[in-house]
Amino acid sequence: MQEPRTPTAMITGITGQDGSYLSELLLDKGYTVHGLVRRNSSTSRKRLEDLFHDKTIYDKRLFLHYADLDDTTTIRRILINTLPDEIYHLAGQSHVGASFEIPESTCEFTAMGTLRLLEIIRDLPNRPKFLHASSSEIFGRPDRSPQNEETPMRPVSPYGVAKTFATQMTKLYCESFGFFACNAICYNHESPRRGESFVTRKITRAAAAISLGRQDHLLMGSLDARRDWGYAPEYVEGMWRMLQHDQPGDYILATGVEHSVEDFLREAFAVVGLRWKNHYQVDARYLRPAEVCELRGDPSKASEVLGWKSQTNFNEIVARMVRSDLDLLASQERHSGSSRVSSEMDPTQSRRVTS
Ligand code: NDP
Ligand code: GDR
Repeated sequence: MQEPRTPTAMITGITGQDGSYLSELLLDKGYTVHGLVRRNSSTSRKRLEDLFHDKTIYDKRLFLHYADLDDTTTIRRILINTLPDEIYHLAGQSHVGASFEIPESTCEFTAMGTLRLLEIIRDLPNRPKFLHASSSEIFGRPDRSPQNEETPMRPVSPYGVAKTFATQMTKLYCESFGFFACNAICYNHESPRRGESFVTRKITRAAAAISLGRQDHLLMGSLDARRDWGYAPEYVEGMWRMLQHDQPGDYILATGVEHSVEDFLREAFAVVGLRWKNHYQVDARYLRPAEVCELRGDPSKASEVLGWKSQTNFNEIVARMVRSDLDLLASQERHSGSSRVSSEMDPTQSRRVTS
């Protein structure tokens, strides 16, 4: 008798913050997980390291495949060979500030990359369920707060425009071609694995480094911006729940509570017993040509239909991130001796600094 096939998922963007948490969640649930990774000069995939060390998982239920989002032939071959039941499309240029510097590649990967994937799926012998990681940035400067699934899209950044295109295409393939395709309209979600150029991680990393005497000050952009910040592991669970429902649909994943960047700074520095005002400087290079101001999501539909709710509150998220950065710096110190931390470590920096 043939062994029953374990559920199989494909994750694009598996090396990112969400991809790593989603891999862990799906592997825990017994899935076989395939991930698309783009080739670069380093084989280090820090966020997946714990999974690589577990030999019962790596080589048996976790498989990585090289493909950039513009590599249609390779992605098609991988999907034909793996025939996943579910595709979680998380890959893309995810930095809003950087998208003003690199609008063309942002659209190429985030907008066109999604369309290419949908077109490949259209030709597959099986029709996997498809989830697109959409964003609150599609609302731009909304005329109402909180926003819900019916709020008009008015993006104000190249990133937001690209996500709007991808979101609408996902809807179109669902409505016109009968795909089981969903948009997870995610508000900001953070964790110790957050990329270092996003404001939360930049702040927690700096608070930790300054408290240990390894950084002098923090250069910041707008402190007035307000965001609805949640905890990343909970958001990937929301994504999974969306694909387990019997009907496809779009859902807001958010906490419904907003805070300012200044609130985040205050809280993070308080965790290490410092006053934030003594350690930061505003630097115009970190301001954006256009800023979204009031993004707060209404997660009622996700709560009523999927039973999903964010659990971890703002203060707890900040505290976890600061503590994790303190541990990270301490372990780096043990391994390589003390070294100063630069406040300008953003790999996307070009003429204007966008971290
Ligand atoms: P990250 O920036 O941490 O991860 C992005 C992932 O996409 C990485 O694995 C990256 O690979 C991959 N990637 C980028 N460009 C390409 C490409 N050209 N080809 C193949 N892979 C590529 O993002 P998050 O995990 O935070 O977010 C996941 C998704 O959710 C993103 O699409 C983001 O825009 C969206 N989103 C995130 C929110 C958040 O608050 N985190 C909120 C709303 C939406 P590599 O490791 O090589 O860089
Ligand atoms: P965002 O997150 O643009 O909301 O996109 P980010 O953390 O980059 O910025 C949040 C707010 O902080 C302000 N800010 C700064 N931002 C950065 N990065 N660096 C700074 O020094 C700084 N100073 C102030 C920004 O101007 C902004 O107002 C995130 C990403 O995860 C997207 O992929 C996702 O779609 C949205 O969240 C929802």
